[in-house]
Amino acid sequence: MLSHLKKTDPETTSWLEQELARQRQGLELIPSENFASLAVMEALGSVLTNKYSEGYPGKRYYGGNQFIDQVEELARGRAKALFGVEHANVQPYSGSPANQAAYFALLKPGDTVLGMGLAQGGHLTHGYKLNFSGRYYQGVSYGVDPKTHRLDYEAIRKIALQTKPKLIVCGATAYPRLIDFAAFRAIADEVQAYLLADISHIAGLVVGGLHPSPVPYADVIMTTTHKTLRGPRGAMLLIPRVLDRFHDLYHPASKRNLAELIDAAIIPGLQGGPHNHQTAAIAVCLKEAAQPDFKTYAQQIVINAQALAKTLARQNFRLITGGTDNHLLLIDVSPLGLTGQQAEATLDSVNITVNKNLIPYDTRTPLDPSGIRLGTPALTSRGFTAEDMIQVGEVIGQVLTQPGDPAVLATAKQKVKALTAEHPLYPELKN
Ligand code: DSN
Repeated sequence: MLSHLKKTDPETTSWLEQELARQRQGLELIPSENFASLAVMEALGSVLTNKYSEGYPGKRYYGGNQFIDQVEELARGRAKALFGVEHANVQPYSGSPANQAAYFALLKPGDTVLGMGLAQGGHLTHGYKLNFSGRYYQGVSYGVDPKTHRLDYEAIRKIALQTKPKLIVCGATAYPRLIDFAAFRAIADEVQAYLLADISHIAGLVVGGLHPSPVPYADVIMTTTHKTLRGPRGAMLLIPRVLDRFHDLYHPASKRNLAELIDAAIIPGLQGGPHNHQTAAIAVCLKEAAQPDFKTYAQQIVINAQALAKTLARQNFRLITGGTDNHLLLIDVSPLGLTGQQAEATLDSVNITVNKNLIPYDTRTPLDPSGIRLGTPALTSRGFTAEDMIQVGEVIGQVLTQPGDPAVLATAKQKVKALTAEHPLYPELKN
């Protein structure tokens, strides 16, 4: 697969080969990561990277776009059909620029945005003070209940009534439970705010019917395409209904509907030429996600996450909210006498990849927090079953309860080797 690259640039090739070996030999448990199919990667590594296409199908600023138009139409049509929305923009380079475009379309600088706090499971772009969303807009945050660590919709409603946001962002990066989009809609309606649902983490579960869809409730939906959706890195902005319920209130002088506002925010607002190779890979990923076996995949992600959660709970691990409804687990490792950083590094030493993560009401810092975050989308793509996840949970338990014992670490490494050998990654690739 890398024969030309090898000739041109052995140095880069060597790092690529080592990364492939790392992915094959390790247990990938970062919940936002996945393994795209070879078909997706072929589209991504294609001649479409050579083409400039500012604009949209049929309305480009460059010639020679007759085939690119077809690719983008394919991706847009598949996105609309898969999610059941009236409009899709598949051009955002990734999730952060996509959220930026949603803000740019709906808000004026200085408007108030209410989103989930970063330290409580939200994202940088949900109003964090150092991010554009908290610097150019007035970022206000909600969190989870101090005792249950679940979203408390009455508490969120009170913050909304006090702060009168023009946009409410729902969605999370480290929340192991279902999100009640209807409850967010009711709050947004009460304060006349737009509702942006960031479903980047759970898009594949929404497609598979494992998580309620935000389509009946949100004004704009943003999702990345590389997490549970298992596509290339990228993002989409989906508009369930192009006729904007707050249009007369917030855009009285504009004749543009929501779809036009979003499209204009992407270009000319924020981006230049779309990454056509990425668009093609998104089209492929959307076709894969529309197949019946994707639903089975999504179901298995949740079954595996719950099997892992039960195995860890049995070993007295402190799971935030006590378990999971989705693809991820958040674990407080402080009762084990470890920091998140130490837990991440110890697991890394036996080829298990997780990420350190703040837990709600953490007293430590983001670079050395009290927790770790684990998820099952990537291992499920390799064919891991619930029985495998029980073994994974037992290895994690042994490593994190005896991190200083070289014999335990050596045994764990052997176990990881055996588990990964049972479920080869990209067996079609030689190296
Ligand atoms: N970096 C992503 C995650 O890991 O959840 C969010 O953008």
